[in-house]
This record gives sequence, structure tokens and C-alpha cells, in this order.
Amino acid sequence: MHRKEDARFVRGRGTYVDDVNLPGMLYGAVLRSPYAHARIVSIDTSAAQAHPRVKAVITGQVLESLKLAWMPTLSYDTQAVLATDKVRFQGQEVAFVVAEDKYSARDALELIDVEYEPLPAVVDARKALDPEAPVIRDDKEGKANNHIFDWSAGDEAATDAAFARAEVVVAQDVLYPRVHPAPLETCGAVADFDKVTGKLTMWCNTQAPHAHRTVYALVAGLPEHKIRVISPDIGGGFGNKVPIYPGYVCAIVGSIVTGKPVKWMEDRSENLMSTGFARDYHMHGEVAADRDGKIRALRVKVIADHGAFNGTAQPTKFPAGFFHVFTGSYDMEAAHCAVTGVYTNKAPGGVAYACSFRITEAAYLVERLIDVLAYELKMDPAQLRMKNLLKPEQFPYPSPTGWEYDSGDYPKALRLAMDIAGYEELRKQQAAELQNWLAGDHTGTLTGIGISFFTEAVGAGPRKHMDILGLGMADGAELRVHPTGKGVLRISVQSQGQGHETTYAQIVAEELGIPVDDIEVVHGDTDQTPFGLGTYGSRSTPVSGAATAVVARKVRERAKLVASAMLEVDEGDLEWEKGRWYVRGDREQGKTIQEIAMAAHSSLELPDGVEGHLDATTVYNPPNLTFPFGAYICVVDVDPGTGQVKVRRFVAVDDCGVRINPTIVEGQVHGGLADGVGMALMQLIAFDEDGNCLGASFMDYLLPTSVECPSWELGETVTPSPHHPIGAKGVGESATVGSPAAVVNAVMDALKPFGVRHADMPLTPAQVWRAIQGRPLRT
Ligand code: MCN
Ligand code: CUM
Repeated sequence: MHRKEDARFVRGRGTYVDDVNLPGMLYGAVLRSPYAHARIVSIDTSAAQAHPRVKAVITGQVLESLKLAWMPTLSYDTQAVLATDKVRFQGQEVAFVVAEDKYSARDALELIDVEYEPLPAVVDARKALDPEAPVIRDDKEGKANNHIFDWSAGDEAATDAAFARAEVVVAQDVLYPRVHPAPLETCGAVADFDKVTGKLTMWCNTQAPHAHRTVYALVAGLPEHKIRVISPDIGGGFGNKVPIYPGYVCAIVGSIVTGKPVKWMEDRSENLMSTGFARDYHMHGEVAADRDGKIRALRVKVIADHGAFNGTAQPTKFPAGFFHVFTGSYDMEAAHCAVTGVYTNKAPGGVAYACSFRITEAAYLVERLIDVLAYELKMDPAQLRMKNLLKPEQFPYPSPTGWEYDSGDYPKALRLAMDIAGYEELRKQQAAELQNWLAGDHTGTLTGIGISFFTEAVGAGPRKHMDILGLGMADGAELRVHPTGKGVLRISVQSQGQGHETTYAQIVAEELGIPVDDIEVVHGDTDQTPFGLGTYGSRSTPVSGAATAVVARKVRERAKLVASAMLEVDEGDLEWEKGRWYVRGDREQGKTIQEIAMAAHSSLELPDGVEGHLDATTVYNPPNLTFPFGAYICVVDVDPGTGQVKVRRFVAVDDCGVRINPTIVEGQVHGGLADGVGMALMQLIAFDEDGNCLGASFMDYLLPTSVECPSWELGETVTPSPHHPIGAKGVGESATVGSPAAVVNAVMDALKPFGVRHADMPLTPAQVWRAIQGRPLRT
């Protein structure tokens, strides 16, 4: 089925935040710090105030008087809305100008005179805890270093013991560098505070409207029922639109101060330089194994660069997100990871870009370690994986770090990927090609074949274990069937391009037999939808998708009671087939869901205790996460002369359980694969030693295009989730989680004859070329 929402998108009729224009609306612009670390000596706004079209200039000092200079982050830290004492990263918000048009607002920024006293910056996270490192968060009382948290998972003693016994131990430092989700639509908001009603309406492209509303209520002290957050069409989120940014708060304050609606939209550089980035994990991994390749244990130490404010969004109990699924898809005795989070003079964030709460980092690490082990043991990486993959009979599988994988058939998925790729044949071609190279024919490129196998944990989450800022992660859903049999579904999650208006209507259609075009999905408006924590961590299908199936089944049960009154039979005598209840043994005697809907609203006398109308509500608290998985194979051509990498082929076998809309699933996978190729080969938010951001435009921060992407070759297996009402697992981040390792493994496979075991992403031509310099080709 085609996506319903595309009817407006392909006609250019979507409504994005920047399309919201209210009468009398003013425009805001943010003055940002040119320094990564500096003390603010003074801020003079008088010239900006005097600009004829400027309506307000807001500084940290103004906010301080309103107790709004600092706001809580989603990780129980604090973040400056506008800097008061110091600036702590380049691009940090220093002042906010509200003017009659956006050009005047920008012009007035240049009239603000800020005197800074530059301080040394902390740029390398691995040096953040050095005793001589400047203290970034001296705003926090008694804080004398840049330490945020230490967190660990697994059994350390058992892991150490397995390492002590091991025949083979290999270790590898692996960096997952800082990247940025870079959605095409940048972040923005229109805040409209009505002084008469005391109601704040906030149009804002957030991925989590309900969570934002609650946080605004807590921060600004506004009553929650007087806040309406509307998240209209969104041009990509990828996790970038989960956090609350200072610009949103400034727009709200601007509206309160001026009494007019205020629009704030970032430009591209502001988005890249100051909003939620991703990764920045410095990982040291070790694997213990037998000489025949049987893995015994994994041990990992991580330094996590969280930037100047700990603004990551992850369930409270898990400061490193779900990184502790780093044992991946493999069977082993023991595992242990220790993660240390540190402050640096960089933009805050850390969880974004289809991260699955740090599973991207975890999957990349373990898949690199497997290949490093294969390199040392001189084993084929596919064989080594097959030897260690979990077996179907091990599910539900309790992992050594405390997860319970719900279902899977891993060897089948890997075998299918190998068959689609023609793996054995590819290896033969590669060996023949290498012989030519060794014989002195250096005219062509070198083939590399890379495999990755990933397991994800998505659908946060069981309320018992998961909350964000104390808010449990269950999702509400409401379904109302009108008298004529048309339905409205209201859900708490919000689409940034994933096609929710289609897929959730499909779930209702499947459960009730109402045509999919007769169901409207309402989302993204806190006044119109039930509470829920929003779209990220591929949680919509596992949680809100389940809520949708459950609420549709509740309506079906209600319809049964109405049908029994209509047919004058006992409800126990009714059978369901898609779209109607009928009398068991007499198929002719039945009522369609549309007939039942009309009767439910009519004068028909209903049995005692049965309410009229046809609707239901539910709150779904998932019993467990869902564990999608996949097997990816990438084939690259590497030119040793230039370091250029070309992705020749990419095979992706995904298992996300039951697929609601196969085309949408394929689209999600295509997008994620492109993301993975981009991260592996070109994307990097880099900094110089003073903390200047070097990646703040699309000239420097390279996104992949169709030119760099091959024609994806997809395959699928279907292992339903046993605990999800329709057996579906999330898929929105799978390909981004799984694909970088396949690409990097492929490039390293091509460089193996040069004796190269590992090089860090992004594998730009320079990076690849450097890795092989001074290394003669050998077998
Ligand atoms: N789906 C399906 N069958 C399944 C699983 C999913 O048909 N078994 C469909 C769903 O119904 C939904 C889509 O695939 O329409 C993605 O579902 P899901 O995996 O539940 O992920 P979410 O809807 O929660 O989306 C979030 C996820 C995340 S966290 C990031 S980051 C990301 C991603 O989605 N951001 C995206 N994919 C994106 N795609 C687009 N176009 N834009 C983004 O910003
Ligand atoms: Cu981590 S990016 Mo998505 O979860 O919105």
C-alpha cells in the first residue's frame, strides 16, 4: 500500500513549522558564542535595542530574573538557555533578539557587543579527566573535574576469569566519531502565549510533543493543561528533534515578553554546530576466544564525550543508553562493559541519528571485534560468525548483560544474505584478483567483502525499568468509530517521515476490517492525542503499534456486544471474521462493523452494562523490548593509489518480525543504509584544538547521495515477536545500526593484504591512503 501522507507531500502541501504564520508574528534570532570556552565579561545590547524593528533583546541576565537562565536536560543535568557566566561550546546561545522580520533580527545580532575572556578548551574526551584539564561545569557547586558518570554492566569477575583462561585474546581501540543527524528541515518553533487565557500554544518540530509539554510545565511553571504542543509535518528527525533546545525556550519567553507570537528557525550551520549530535564514543574492546574461534567473553571500556551539558535522552537507569547489548548476536560465557561519561567544550547531546540508544556504537564495536579476531585467527569472518551466532533454540535468550532477546533465527538470516551476495563466489574472485596484484598487475582496484550481523533492542520500554525524567514509557491510544463506520485513531507518537498515518491505519484496518482509507490517524497535537513519550528508539511500532492493535481489539469486543443485541443471540455464539461478527454455524446471520457502528449510535436497546457508541482507549505498557536483527554484506572496490572507496554492492537481510507495510520497511532500510555508508565513508563533525567546529556546513559535513550509494539488494526473514500483539518489531534504525560495520569491515577486508587490521571512520580517501602507506602488499 502506498503512503497516505504522500498525497500532500508530493504536491508540496505539507505543513512544516516554518509554514505556520500567525497574525502579528515576530521573528527571533540567536546570538551564538564564537568561542568554545570563555568567560563572559560583559554584554551590551543597547545598540540592538535601538534598532527600529527590534522588539526585545533577551540575555541570560534577563532570564536569570525569571529563573529561566538554566533548564533541566533529559538526563537530570542542567543546560544554559542563554549563557550567563561562561560560554562552554562554540555556537552556544548567548542572546535572543525578537524583531518584526527575520532579517532585522539577524542584523541586530551584529549590534550586540559581548566581551569574552577566552579560556583553554577541552576537546579530546580522553584528556577531559586529566588533573590539569580546565573545569567546564564550574557552575555546579563543588564540581572540580569534568566527570559525568561511571556506569557498568555485566559480571566483571566472571569476565576477567574467562579472559584469564582464554587461549586467544585480541584487543582493539575503536572510535565511533561524532556525527550529526542533519535532518533536511532544521529545528524551529512558533510560540504563541495568550495573555488573556494564559494558554501557550507551541508549534514545534519535536519528536515527543507530550514529553515536551510536561517539561515546559515543569521548567516555566505554566499549568500543563494551559500548554498545547503541536508538532506538524516534520522534515526528518533522526533523533535530532528529541531534546528541548534553548531556541524553543527563548521563543516562549519572547512571546511572553512581547505579547505576540514568535517564530524561531535555525539555519543549517546552527543546526550542525549546536544541536543534538550523535556517537563520540572512544571504545577499547577485548575479545577472549578459543583458537578454533569459539568466543568466550567480551570486555569493553568506553570514554563517552557528552559535550558541555549532558543533554542526552535515554531511559534514566541507562546513562550509556542500551550500549550493554554489545555482546550482539553471539553466544558467550561472560561480558562486561564500563562507560565513563565526560564533559568537553562541544555541543551537548549524544543520543541521536538512528542510534537506538547507543546500540549503533555497540553493534559497530562488536562487529569490528569479530573481524579483528578473524584477522588474527586467519579465519573467514562469515564462518567465525556462524560458529558463534545464537541458535534458534536459545530463544528467549538471557544475555550476559541482562537482556532477554525475544525471538530470532540468526543463522538463517546470515545464510540468506550470503546466498543473495553469492559469498563463496565473491571470495574466489577476490583471491584471483589478489594473485594478479601480487604478480605485479596494479591497474585495477582491490575488492573488499564485509559482513555485519546485528541485534537491536527497541521499543522502550517496560515502565518498571524505563522512564525519562520520571515519565514512564507507556503509550496511550484512542479509537473512535463514527456512526457511518469511519474511524479516527489518536496516538501519542509522531512521524518525522516514517509513514505513521499509513501504517497505524493499516493496523486498525486489519484488526477491524474497516477499509484503510476510512481511518484517519491523528498525531502530534497534545490537545488531541493521549499521553505518550514520543517517537525515537524505533519505539513507535513496538509500543504505539501494539497500543493500536489493543485498542482496535477492544473496539471489536465492544462491537461484539452490540452485535449480540442486534442479532438477539448470546455473545458466546458469535464468531469474528475480518469486518464482521456472525452467528456460529450460520454465516448468513451476521453484522458488519459498519452496521454495528450505526446500531451502537442508534436507539437499539443495548444489554445492561454496555455503553453506547463504538470507541475505546488503552495505555500500552510493553512487557519487554523487541529484538529485530539482520545480516548485512557489503562489497567495496578500494583504489590503493588514491584511497578512494566505492560501494559496489550492499545486501541487507532484515528481520523485524511481522511487516505492517513492506514498502515502508524497505524505505526505512534504504535510508538507514545510506546513513551507514555516509558515516563509514564521509560524515564527521570535527574540531580543531581550540574547539572550533569544522563541520558546520554541507560543504564540510558530507552527506551521502545516490552517487555514493549502490542499488540496495534486500532480503527478509520473518520471526514474529512473541509478546507483541501483531508480532511486529521496530525497524526504523536497524539499517543505520547494522550498516557502518559492514562497510568498514569491507574496506578493512580489502586492506588486509597490506597488513591493516583497523582504521577509524570516516574512511575518507585520505584516511584509507594513510593506512596503507609504507605497508607492502603480502598474502
Ligand atoms: N514498520 C512496519 N513493520 C514493522 C516495523 C515498522 O511496517 N515490522 C513501519 C512502521 O509502522 C513505521 C515505520 O516502519 O511506519 C518505522 O517504524 P518503527 O521502526 O517503529 O520506528 P518509529 O516509527 O518509531 O520511527 C523512529 C525511527 C527513528 S528512532 C529514527 S532516528 C528514524 C527512523 O525512525 N528517523 C527517521 N526512520 C526515519 N525515517 C524518516 N523518513 N525520517 C526520520 O527522521
Ligand atoms: Cu536515537 S535517534 Mo531516533 O531514536 O529518534
